[in-house]
Amino acid sequence: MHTYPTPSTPQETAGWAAEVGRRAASIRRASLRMVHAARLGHPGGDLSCADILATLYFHVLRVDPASPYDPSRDRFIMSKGHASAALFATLAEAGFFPLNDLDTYMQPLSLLNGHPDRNKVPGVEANTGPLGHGLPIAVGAALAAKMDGATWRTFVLTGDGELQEGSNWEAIMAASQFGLDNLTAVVDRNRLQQGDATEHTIALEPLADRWRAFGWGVVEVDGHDVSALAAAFDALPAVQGRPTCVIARTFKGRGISFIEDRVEWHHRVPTDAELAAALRELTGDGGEE
Ligand SMILES: Cc1ncc(C[n+]2csc(CCOP(=O)(O)OP(=O)(O)O)c2C)c(N)n1
Ligand SMILES: [Mg+2]
Repeated sequence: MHTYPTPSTPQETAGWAAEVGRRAASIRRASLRMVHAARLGHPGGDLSCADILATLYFHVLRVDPASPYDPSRDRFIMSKGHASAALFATLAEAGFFPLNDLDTYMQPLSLLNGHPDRNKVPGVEANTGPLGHGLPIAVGAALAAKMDGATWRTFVLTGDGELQEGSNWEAIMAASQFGLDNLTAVVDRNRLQQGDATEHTIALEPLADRWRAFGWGVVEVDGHDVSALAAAFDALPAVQGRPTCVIARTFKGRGISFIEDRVEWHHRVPTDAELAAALRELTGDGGEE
């Protein structure tokens, strides 16, 4: 069994935030390239969660790419599976498989499909894509760890529109019933879903109060500030004995001026010129290649 080092806090490690920022920029660049090459994907949701994924994989999670199925690893479940490009880019960046494999995204016979498949891709913990399933799976994983007396932790990233799926609220109730203080749900609160704002579709606010009413500890952070994210993760659980919800305030399409906060980029594919312009914007964002 692998022994994982205790992650250092940002305060302890000089240059930590800049390093994670560089990783996030790489994830953004790779995601855009993948969607452009595949002519399919969800760039808005990829860019929205890049800082969250970079913070998790390069600061928080006790995982070892050389030993992806170690029973003592932390589990991360990407419930918003449509942002598979960002997840695959993160896993490749972390060393779970070669960066060159990203070029095969959504090609025939590729292991990197439109939605993540745990049977094909090392580091993927659950098959997701149909929204509303990652959190229920995460509750089961966290409960299993408790029953085994194991110390590994479970993290799950959901979209905000995704929270309109009722299955989440059953899982949220179950997690507090079972006292799953080893479970952290991160909500990518970018306020947009597929075709409109969440609040114009099925409103989620007051979102933090709703999680609290269901028995969770809640922290709200700037989801593009890796130091703020890390501080929230370093202080888990937010409330002793309870599961934690981190509401990460984000912008869909973050980092690219003509994509950011625009609902049409949920599913749009950049043209050649748009890709070139986007990559230019990311250069100098700590993201030089
Ligand atoms: C059960 C289900 N219904 C519909 C879809 C199609 N779909 C894919 S992404 C998406 C919107 C998700 O919005 P949100 O959760 O806010 O994600 P983000 O903004 O982070 O992309 C929809 C409706 C799906 N994947 N699963
Ligand atoms: Mg959203």
